[in-house]
Amino acid sequence: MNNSSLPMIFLLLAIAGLVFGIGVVAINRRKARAVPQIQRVAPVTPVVTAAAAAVEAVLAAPLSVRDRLAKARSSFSGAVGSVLGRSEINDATWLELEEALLRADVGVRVAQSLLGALQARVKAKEITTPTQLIDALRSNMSSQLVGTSRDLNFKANIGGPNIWLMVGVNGAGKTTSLGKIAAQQIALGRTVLMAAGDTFRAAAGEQLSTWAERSGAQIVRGAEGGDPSSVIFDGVQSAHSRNIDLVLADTAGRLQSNTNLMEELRKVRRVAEKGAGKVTEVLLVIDATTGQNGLQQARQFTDATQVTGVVLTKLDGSAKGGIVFAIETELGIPVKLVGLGETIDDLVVFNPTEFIDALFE
Ligand SMILES: Nc1nc2c(ncn2[C@@H]2O[C@H](COP(=O)(O)OP(=O)(O)O)[C@@H](O)[C@H]2O)c(=O)[nH]1
Ligand SMILES: [Mg+2]
Repeated sequence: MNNSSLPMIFLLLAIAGLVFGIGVVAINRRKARAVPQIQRVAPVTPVVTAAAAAVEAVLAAPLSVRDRLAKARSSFSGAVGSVLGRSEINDATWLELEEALLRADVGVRVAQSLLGALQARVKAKEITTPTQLIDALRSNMSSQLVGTSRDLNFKANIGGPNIWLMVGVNGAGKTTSLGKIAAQQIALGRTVLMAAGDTFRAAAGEQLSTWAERSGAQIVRGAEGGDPSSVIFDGVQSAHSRNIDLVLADTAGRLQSNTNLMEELRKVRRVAEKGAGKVTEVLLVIDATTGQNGLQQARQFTDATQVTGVVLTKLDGSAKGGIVFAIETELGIPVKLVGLGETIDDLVVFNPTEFIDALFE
């Protein structure tokens, strides 16, 4: 070691000392910062209480749409899983997809048009893997449903109440859906009067009264066996004189093969508009578990009453929600609301994206 290297050693020692000093300060700072964090955690929630609260929260949370569509989902997503499980697209792939679509009740025509389009793209080598195939099916199904307006028609300043007619076969869910719609419209700030146009069964008026009480709507009832048209007419007059915004008119539904029912509904519609109100919505209520029969019903009711929207009920218990595609593509009527259970909150605006996601996942 010579004299000239001494200053260099001092310099290195000084730098090392400086680095060490900075390190110590930084560590101390970090410790100092950590302390308040630890203090903030207290008081500690007992583990048992926290777990019980979590269970309670899960029980209290309403079932998601996805959960309620469990039946439709398990049926469809099983086939999707099986198609994805293969390394290639082959005859079994097409069979399985066709079966799944028909089981979901999209109808033969819709199934053929969906699969025909995909087969052409596979042939053209645009689609080569099962994953691409399923993605394409999903997006084609989506594009058939998205973009349709599902708003309920309400017109302001028409010189009288808006009238919404509920039509459909017996047991489809007309009265229940009417009650749920009343609650929703009242929550939107509208005043609602129910007209008990199902005069065939005494119990029908009772059932509607219960829904009126539950939702806070007014109600007009007629005598049992009375003329449904005049009950609805009276309801409209009464709503008009009380400045009520919306009349929800219930009707009776016998078998669709009963031609008298269609004639009667034609009359109901005509008479309902004889006073100050306007029919701005005719909602055909279809039970999702009845499948393709629903399509036949829709045709007849549309002929008689100019249906403006479909309420698809009992989708919670059905594996056949695919009827949505047949109704919208073949008849051009939008599915506006879907029923997912029996209570007042179980009627929701139909959301195609959510529906298709539930089918595929
Ligand atoms: N699970 C389920 N049941 C429903 C739904 N909508 C209606 N219901 C039930 O279907 C039955 C018939 O309904 P109702 O409104 O009386 O049918 P209506 O004859 O068309 O008026 C009742 O027991 C309802 O509670 C729904 O979306 N899901
Ligand atoms: Mg009823």
